[in-house]
Amino acid sequence: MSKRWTLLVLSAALVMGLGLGPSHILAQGEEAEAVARKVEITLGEFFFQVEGGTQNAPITLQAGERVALELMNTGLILHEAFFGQDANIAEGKYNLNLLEDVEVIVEGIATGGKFEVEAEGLGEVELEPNVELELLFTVPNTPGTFEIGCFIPGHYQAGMHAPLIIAAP
Ligand SMILES: [Cu+2]
Repeated sequence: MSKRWTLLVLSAALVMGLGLGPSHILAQGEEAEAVARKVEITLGEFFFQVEGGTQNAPITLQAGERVALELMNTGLILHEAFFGQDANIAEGKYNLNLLEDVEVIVEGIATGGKFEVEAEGLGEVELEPNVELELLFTVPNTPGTFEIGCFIPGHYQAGMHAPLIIAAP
């Protein structure tokens, strides 16, 4: 990651005013200091892999922590990332979407410049080969075992899913 990228992310966090839940009300000064923990996740055929880990090994986040998930498709084909519980292969999604009510900032580099999307709730992201996206959000305060998975036909069945553990604060 370049320093420039880091700066863009930090300024995005400031502009957003932080989508923290009622139990995380912070003073203005504290908001400005909230820094996201970076978690790099590689996508490929057919896996999710945290930097330094093995393919489809569990990914652990802390409830309530601010994270920047950096998703990078190093594979040769299109992949998706969904976050949730209870895979529904027929509908190509999780029945429970972890990020349903979470404010997420999506950042990436597109031809000609950077793009940024700020949304209430996130269903999925799709990544063409060599595309890198960053999802910036506060992990919901719902400790438990979830999953990150790809529902492009055949991919989930080929093993493209990994446990996503939300640890209690
Ligand atoms: Cu896939």
